[in-house]
Amino acid sequence: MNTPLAPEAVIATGARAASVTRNTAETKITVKLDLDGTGRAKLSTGIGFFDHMLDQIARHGLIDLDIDCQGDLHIDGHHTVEDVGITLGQAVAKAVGDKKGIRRYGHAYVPLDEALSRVVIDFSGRPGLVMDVPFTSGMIGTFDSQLTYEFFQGFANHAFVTLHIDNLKGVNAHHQCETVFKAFARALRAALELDPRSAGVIPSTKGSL
Ligand SMILES: [Mn+2]
Repeated sequence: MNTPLAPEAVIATGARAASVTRNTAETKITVKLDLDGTGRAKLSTGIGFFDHMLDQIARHGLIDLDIDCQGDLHIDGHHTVEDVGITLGQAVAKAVGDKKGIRRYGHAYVPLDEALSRVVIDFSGRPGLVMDVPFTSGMIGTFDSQLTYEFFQGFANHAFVTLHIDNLKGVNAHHQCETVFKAFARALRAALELDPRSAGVIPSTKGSL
């Protein structure tokens, strides 16, 4: 059951919603999300292109997402991007709970003009990232493309998911990165979807994930 959200703010209110605040000497972050949302987002990380990528997760994952990060951008974007990945992972893990009734696996291929990426996710309980994305440019706006790996590493470690990310084609780095985030969003949505045929069941022969 989704509660309508106030237009000026995305507030996590649903059954599969969570809020996590993580403060260190490097970053101060609050993530609020609702996995059963409509894709509304309120994003403020101080890195424009990174906000654009997080918006893809909300929009294509149908997740309501409110992320505020005050990071040490006077150094560079590393701590900001990595720590948002960590905090988002923590919030997803909290919202998904015991994983009863979820589909568990999700995958997606997403193109954008010449670029094509594939993301496969498993809510396995075992953190792991295998990523092959040959970025054609170091910087995308003020976003260092190398930080894409740090974001997904932080996410995988704290959401306890196995994540395989491959960019299969691509010339433009903005397109490469955007297809990765869109495919991640679609894979995430598929894995987190409740399967009416296995309502209340934890999708593992072990009985836990
Ligand atoms: Mn774009």
